[in-house]
Amino acid sequence: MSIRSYLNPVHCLQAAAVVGVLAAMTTPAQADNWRGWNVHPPGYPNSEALDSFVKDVTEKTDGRVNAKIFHNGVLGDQPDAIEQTRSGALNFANFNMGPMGPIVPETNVLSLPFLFKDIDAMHHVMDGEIGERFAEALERKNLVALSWFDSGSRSVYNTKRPINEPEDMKGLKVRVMNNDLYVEMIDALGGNATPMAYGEVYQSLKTGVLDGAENNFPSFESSGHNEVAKYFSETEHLILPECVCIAKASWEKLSEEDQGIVRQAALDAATLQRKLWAEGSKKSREEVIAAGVEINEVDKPAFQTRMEPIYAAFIEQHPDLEPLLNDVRNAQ
Ligand code: GTR
Repeated sequence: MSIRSYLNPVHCLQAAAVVGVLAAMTTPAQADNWRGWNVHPPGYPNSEALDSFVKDVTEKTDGRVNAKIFHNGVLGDQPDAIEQTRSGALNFANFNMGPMGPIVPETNVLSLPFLFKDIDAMHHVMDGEIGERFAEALERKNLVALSWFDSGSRSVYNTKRPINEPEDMKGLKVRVMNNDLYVEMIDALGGNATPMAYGEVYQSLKTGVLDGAENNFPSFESSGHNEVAKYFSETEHLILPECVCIAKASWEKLSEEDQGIVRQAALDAATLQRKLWAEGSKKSREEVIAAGVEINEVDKPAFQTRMEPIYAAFIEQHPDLEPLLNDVRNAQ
């Protein structure tokens, strides 16, 4: 073709058509655009693992699933995001099992204080047959749990004073996640529990609406709570798993091949998250201490004894969940 023919409008249209066909061959006709929810800021262990999940899913499905993750809770707080993922308005998320209790009662078992003896025991239980049973319970509520992230152990911190004994909690206004079990837990210690969205805690600690909260080291640091609450008491009362959960409607739209790819990406993300978590929580602990936080050792057996009645009350309210609770305990 001569140079003149490139300037011929007919040839230009033909060339444009060829470009269009090529583009259609490389971009899947019906890419599923997935939006994912995450409460944590970029750089947090979970966020990095979710970035890697999104990249894997998009690349390995050749763009048939085009996934995007929204960090920092910009798509809402966790209870809202759970509802949106159940309805399919959001396609995937990283959820803590704590605020899942009001929707999926079986997961309340995981919120019983001092349930897991350590983090390895939690991994062992959640990665095995019992973890499958929790996943089935979530699926009955339209959430497909593909893998389990770590969130370390949660401890109490406050702005007022060192806490070593349960008595030291008396009268403290302590924020808890959205779950009645946590209200019972703090009340059993003599504190005043206040359920509140995660994003509101910093301001409430600063203004004195709250005296304290409870969380793991990475969240204590990344949320800035450590700037205001200077006493961190290592109660380690909760070891909660978190899921990579897909909206059931989005999951069912996938071909079997793409389900395999997404599942593997979630498992790989969990492996990465657990590694980053182990490093990150050690680092956060050191950093908050360097920034002036006082770590208080606690009389753990005394805290356990105070919280023990929560088990009896739980079994009385949910006798159907006793076998699951016993299985979790015996598997450790
Ligand atoms: C974090 C957890 C979040 C959220 C938060 C909270 O440790 O990773 O999913 O549950 O705690 O206290 O609300």
